[in-house]
Amino acid sequence: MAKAKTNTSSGAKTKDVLACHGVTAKIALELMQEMLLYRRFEEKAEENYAIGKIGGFCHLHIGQEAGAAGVIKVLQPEDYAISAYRSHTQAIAKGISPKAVMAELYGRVGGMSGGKGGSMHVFGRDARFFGGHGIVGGQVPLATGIGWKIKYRGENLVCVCFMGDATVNQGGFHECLNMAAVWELPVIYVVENNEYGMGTAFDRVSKTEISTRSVPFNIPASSVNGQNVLSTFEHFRNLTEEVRAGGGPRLVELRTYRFRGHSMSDPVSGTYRSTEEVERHKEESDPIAILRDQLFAEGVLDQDTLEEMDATAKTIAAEATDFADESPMPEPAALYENVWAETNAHGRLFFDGRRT
Ligand SMILES: Cc1ncc(C[n+]2csc(CCOP(=O)(O)OP(=O)(O)O)c2C)c(N)n1
Ligand SMILES: [Mg+2]
Repeated sequence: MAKAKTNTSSGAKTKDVLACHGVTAKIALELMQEMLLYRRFEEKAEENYAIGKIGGFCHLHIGQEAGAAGVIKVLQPEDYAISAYRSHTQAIAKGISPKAVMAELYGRVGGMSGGKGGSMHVFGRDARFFGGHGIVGGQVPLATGIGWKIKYRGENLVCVCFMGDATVNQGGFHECLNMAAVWELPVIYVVENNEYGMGTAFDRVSKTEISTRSVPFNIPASSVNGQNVLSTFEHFRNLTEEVRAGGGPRLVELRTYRFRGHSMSDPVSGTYRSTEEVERHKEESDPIAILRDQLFAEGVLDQDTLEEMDATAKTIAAEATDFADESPMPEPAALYENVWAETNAHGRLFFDGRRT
């Protein structure tokens, strides 16, 4: 996070930014605490990956924290959220404990999927966070099904479906938007547009803006600055009310940027974007620094309090790491739990339904 500056990088040079967004100081400070936690949690995950405690894929949300904080904060506990693989922070925002998320990244028993899901498959039924999905766009039909269930049962709930920008070129995305429109489902499809799908810039794979993608289905679309958590919170609070009131589905482009490589095994900038580009975004559009400047200008936060909040975030991230360190590895027998399998007379397992 960049050091505080006298003027702001957020455009929030005047006071009354909270009033403009209709956000109380209490909510704004909670958003700050939550984003600090997500940043410190992801940095711990990064560190734990680097020293070999976490294996496999690991996609960090550093730089994109306002999307997790600002969107999920407007939801009720019974509402649903579902996402792709860059979802550690969203899972925590929806109510899964940082300890259970970190232990899942480690592949340990204390993880919320018993260590069998890993980084890409964070899932919490009680928290109503339905993944964590590794297949690009895989969560979109599931979200649509959740929306159908809400409508069928007449529940007063919404489902938020996060996805990356690369998802909007998947066929399933378009099929689902059509179904959601026809059935007027309470689903908010949120495209986290961080400008790249792995190493491919969005403008190389699309001639149109993301917000135009729902036009054929007559679904209202909007676009919001996903680095400004107050704008994001305000936008989704209003939108969620409309959808909960029976307004039907919505598409939202959340404009954002990732500050790390696509996954832990990728370089931060690589050949598809320059170091200068990444540094400029870190300097100008860090969601934590933007909120810090806004709250300093409002006089509801000072440097000492910010540091205390940051210390709290670091402690929670460290405790999550301690918990994961101490959590045992799953027993080999756990491989055969919660999977469909048949054992034939010779004791062999077949996963394809064959009996001999
Ligand atoms: C159906 C499918 N095709 C390809 C991949 C390989 N893949 C993994 S991540 C990714 C890019 C996704 O980018 P985006 O949706 O923008 O999400 P981001 O990583 O930027 O958050 C691709 C192509 C995949 N996982 N699933
Ligand atoms: Mg992307």
